[in-house]
Amino acid sequence: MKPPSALCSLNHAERGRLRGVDGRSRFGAPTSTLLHVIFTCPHGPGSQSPAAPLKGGGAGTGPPGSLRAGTAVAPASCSCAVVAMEDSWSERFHTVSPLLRSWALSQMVGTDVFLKCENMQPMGSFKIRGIGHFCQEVARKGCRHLVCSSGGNAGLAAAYSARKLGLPATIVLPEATAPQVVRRLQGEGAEVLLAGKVWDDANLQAQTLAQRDGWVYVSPFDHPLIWEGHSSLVWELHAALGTPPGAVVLAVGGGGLLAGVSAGLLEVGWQHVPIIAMETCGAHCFHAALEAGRLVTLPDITSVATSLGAKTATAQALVCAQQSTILSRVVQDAEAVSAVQRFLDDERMLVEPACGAALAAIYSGLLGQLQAEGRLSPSLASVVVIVCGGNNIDSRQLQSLQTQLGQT
Ligand code: PLV
Repeated sequence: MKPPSALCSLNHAERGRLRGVDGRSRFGAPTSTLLHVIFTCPHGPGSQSPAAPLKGGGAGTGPPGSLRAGTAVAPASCSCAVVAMEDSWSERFHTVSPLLRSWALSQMVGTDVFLKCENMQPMGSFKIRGIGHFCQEVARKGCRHLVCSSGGNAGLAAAYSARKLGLPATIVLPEATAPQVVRRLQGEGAEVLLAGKVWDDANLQAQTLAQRDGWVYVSPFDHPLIWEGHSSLVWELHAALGTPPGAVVLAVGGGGLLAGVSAGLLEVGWQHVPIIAMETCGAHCFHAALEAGRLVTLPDITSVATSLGAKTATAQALVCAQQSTILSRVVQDAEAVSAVQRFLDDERMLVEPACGAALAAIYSGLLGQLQAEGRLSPSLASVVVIVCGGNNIDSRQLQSLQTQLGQT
């Protein structure tokens, strides 16, 4: 191999792949920092480095952000070049999560159902994608203290990111937050404050604290960098599946995951793929907004799916409704919790009720209903369920939820 040379072997398309619309990578790093090494390739035009194969769901076929971490690709236009990519924050905080075919759910739906296992992310939910990205960006810009309001999972992602970045973090949560979540946050070195009944109360407190000098407010769902980080999930689906699924099922709280997935679908050219947006009754601010045609603030959060418990969705969620096909459905808490139990039995994974809301699209037969109503194709290529994960659950909590909901 020759020593590093210039970047001139990249053609326009490859440069575009590495660059966002503003000339920076989609994850914010200037393009130049993405490329450290170009060296001669022994494998011919368009070949892939044996050290970093691109096919089969590897990060390399994804967006610029996922090309980091040493992925190598030979530009098709260049007769013998391998480009190894690294960047100043190649230590992306999230992982490429597994995409597993569920036999049980596929049987139920009558087509392949794939689970995008975000429960296997560091800190147990998809939140690390967007929050990790956001925190890295603000750290780069001189943030000295992160303060995040959360129903649990965003806070855990922020605390984890803060520790990795060497920044102090304060996480503000509702008073009823589960003790295991508080302990885990403290284990990450974060200061934990409990304030108010629901997330909106805790959020007010976090926003007040964020006025301190050098402190930066981390929203759990409402920032373009968060949506950008979440969109990496769709690029991974694109790399792994190759062909578009018939539908993507996800849970909606404040709408950050929805915004990221909708943006990602647009980016990969899958904007026609319907998103089935699931909420629980009592935490259904997005469904209410769609019905009203404007943002709606719920009077209270009454669902047990507390991490879906934002009283008002992000305005971006309504923008998504314009750019994507969104089928919004609301399930009862009992259906979400029953889905948690059935998923545990089927897949041996314990997820929280917020995630149960998404799983209920299948366990409660909603997918079939949407097909019968003609809103979804009767012959779906495949279905992807985003197993968003969550920490607000353990075996005892599941039992007590079932008792509370009359399921035992
Ligand atoms: N939970 C946020 C907001 O809570 C949090 O701080 O934990 N599934 C899981 C497991 C989640 O934790 C969340 C958000 C969602 C789904 C919904 O994501 P969103 O808010 O981006 O729509 C109040």
